[in-house]
Amino acid sequence: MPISKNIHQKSLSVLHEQLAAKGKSMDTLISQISKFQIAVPSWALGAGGTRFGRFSIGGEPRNLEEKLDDIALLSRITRKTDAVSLHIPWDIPRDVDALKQKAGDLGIGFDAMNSNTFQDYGQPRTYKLGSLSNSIKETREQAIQHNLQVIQLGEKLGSKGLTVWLADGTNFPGQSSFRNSLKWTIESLKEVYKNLPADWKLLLEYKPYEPNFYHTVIPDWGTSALICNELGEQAKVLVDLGHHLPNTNIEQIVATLMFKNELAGFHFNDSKYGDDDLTSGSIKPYQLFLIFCELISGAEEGSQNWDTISWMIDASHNTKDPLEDLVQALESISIAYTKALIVDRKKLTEHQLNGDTSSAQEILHDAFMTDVRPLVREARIRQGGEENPLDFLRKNNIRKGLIKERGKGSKASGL
Ligand code: LRH
Ligand code: MN
Repeated sequence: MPISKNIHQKSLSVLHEQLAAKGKSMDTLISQISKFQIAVPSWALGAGGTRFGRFSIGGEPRNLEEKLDDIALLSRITRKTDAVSLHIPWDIPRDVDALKQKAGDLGIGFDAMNSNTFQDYGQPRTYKLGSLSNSIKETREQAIQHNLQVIQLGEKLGSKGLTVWLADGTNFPGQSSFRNSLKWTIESLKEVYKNLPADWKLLLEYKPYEPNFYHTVIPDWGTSALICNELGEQAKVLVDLGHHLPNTNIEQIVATLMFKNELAGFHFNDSKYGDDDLTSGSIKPYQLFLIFCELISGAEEGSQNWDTISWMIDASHNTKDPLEDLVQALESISIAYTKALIVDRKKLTEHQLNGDTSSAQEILHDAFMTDVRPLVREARIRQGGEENPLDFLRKNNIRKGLIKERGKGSKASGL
């Protein structure tokens, strides 16, 4: 909700005193918040859908150039995103150099590239029964070649990462051999890995089910880590928050992956049941906070360098305006990060070592219950962003303008 400059200053000075009492410097926090940038997925700028339907939002970007325009708007008003993550073939540039020029002019970089071997888009061999794990060698070869093409395009655009998510799996017991599928997947990924530029990383995403509902070749972090170890140093595990069975302790997975320097990065979203791709922090904000607590302590303790981790949103908007949803997601991720930054980790460790559970809990609870929104707002204002980006979108009738420019029925490529 929009607040006056006066209330903002008052709440900021109260928070300043609270933080100073804990030995936390507001200026240090503001520079950490400002530096923390999250990539926006190219496939989340239009209305998403489910098998039960899709409700167009109007004014959706009709091509990659318009997607960059939307991300540049998000960047200007939130100061929280400076990169796009492309999905191929949904986002094949008409003119690579022109697109790179436009992105450069807009200050938008290219984060990890996403390959797609979970749909048929006119390629000779179908991926219906799998891609890199398919029992047909020629189909595996086709999927390998697709990933190499995605790498080549990413190199031209300045990306430094390839995200591989495989829908490969089965719907019924007996449909395929678990071991053969895993063996072929590893063999295929080794061919892809051989062609990875030395300064790139391969982000291997896992998911327990959907679109296959009996088994998925890479269902969990353990299988992804096992494969990454087979591939090499540049291959690491991508954690999509929606890709876990109910009640999975994701913050422990993050701690474990950082412990082995195996964490590639994140696809931020939230979920109540399955891979719901809802707005980050909208369902389980405490979990998101705990994940950032593990990330910060893991980096501070030297398990894994903070700068090696990729930060991306992966969401799908069935009922909300995509721009509003992304503004809220960027805000809630920044708030979770900031709450984790103000945790008194020294005291927490003391209580843990003394077996003082209640006091340890109080340390986390105190940070989580601290309203850090003035700090996130101040960081945004100091970077020239809008005081209230959501209010800006409404007050300036941004969606109405986009509908006028692009049409009520314009549909963005993607899910
Ligand atoms: C799979 C996934 C993957 C993307 C797709 C759009 O559920 O999370 O990251 O390729 O969504
Ligand atoms: Mn994802």
